[in-house]
Amino acid sequence: METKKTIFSGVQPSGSLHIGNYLGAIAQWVEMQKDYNSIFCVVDYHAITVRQDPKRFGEQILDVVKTYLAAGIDPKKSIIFQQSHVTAHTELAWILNCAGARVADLNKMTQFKEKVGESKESAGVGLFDYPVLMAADILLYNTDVVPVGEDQKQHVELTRDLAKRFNNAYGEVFKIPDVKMQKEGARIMGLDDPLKKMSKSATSPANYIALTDTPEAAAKKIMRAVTDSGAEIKYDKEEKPAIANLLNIYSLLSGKNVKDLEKEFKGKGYGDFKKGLAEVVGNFLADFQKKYNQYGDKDIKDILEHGAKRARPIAEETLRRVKEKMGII
Ligand code: AQP
Repeated sequence: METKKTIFSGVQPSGSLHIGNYLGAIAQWVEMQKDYNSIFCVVDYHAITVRQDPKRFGEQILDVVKTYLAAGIDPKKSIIFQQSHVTAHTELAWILNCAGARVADLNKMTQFKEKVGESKESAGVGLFDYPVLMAADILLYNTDVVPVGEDQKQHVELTRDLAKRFNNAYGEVFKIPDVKMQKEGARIMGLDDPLKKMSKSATSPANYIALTDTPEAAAKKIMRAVTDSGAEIKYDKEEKPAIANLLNIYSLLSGKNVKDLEKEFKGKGYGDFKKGLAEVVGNFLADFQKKYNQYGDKDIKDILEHGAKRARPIAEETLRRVKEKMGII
């Protein structure tokens, strides 16, 4: 009997999801759910590594699930659940903190360094330890493949190291997962700064196109997006990072390849190009939001409850085996 491989991934309910989250991660989940046992988490305990507004947090959690569904994740095929509903995640994270993770590993994590900048000493311990919780998320489900954006690659590599270290020290428990990234779109950059990734916790909303932005609001952001010197529409990441990023978004959402777009806009200026892109993005958002708006909060809560019921036994069995190896009776 052919057994399907397992994929696991998640999104933090830390703000408005943007087209980077969609193009870098969620779009590939939709494709993969046909061929894999698929588990998609709303990683709320990751999101609280930075302060969340308690009045809005619950809504943000539900909004992530609505995004999954609108993108095409099917809750009948895939397990969709909320991280805090399965307590094995935090238990295993603590065990990995003690039995594998080293301060030197976490000191190397570029996402932590980027997020805290100069204020490392005053950063929360949770933010520093974030990759260990992520390792626990992945390892609990005997995950074969982790489809994520490029910014998460280093965290999956750490997960592999922690799993190997535990297996060597206590005996074989964990499967060693592989990372999978999109060929294109693995890193969508900010509209206000093409050298930094698009991010939901960016200080300015001009950084990102939220999946819930109206087509008009998105068009305004695109028309105001930073461009490069010169006037040519050309894909050149070094010389023209802003136009390369916009071409990438245009290509992924329209299905046209970058070379054809360069031809289409040959001799035209940035204004025409941005108008074309705004139309493509607007059509995508209108279509996406039609689906997104059809779900009520009650439907979503039911999906999360059902998902936790399916996720819990898998996670608890892995945790049981971990404790057994360590002699925790
Ligand atoms: N700019 C991006 N381009 C491509 N993929 C991206 N992802 C995030 N930003 C981009 C991918 O989206 C998935 C979910 O991300 P996350 O919510 O776990 O957190 P993150 O990676 O830290 O993303 P954000 O949007 O920047 O969130 P905040 O600002 O809250 O930290 C992941 O697979 C990620 O790779």
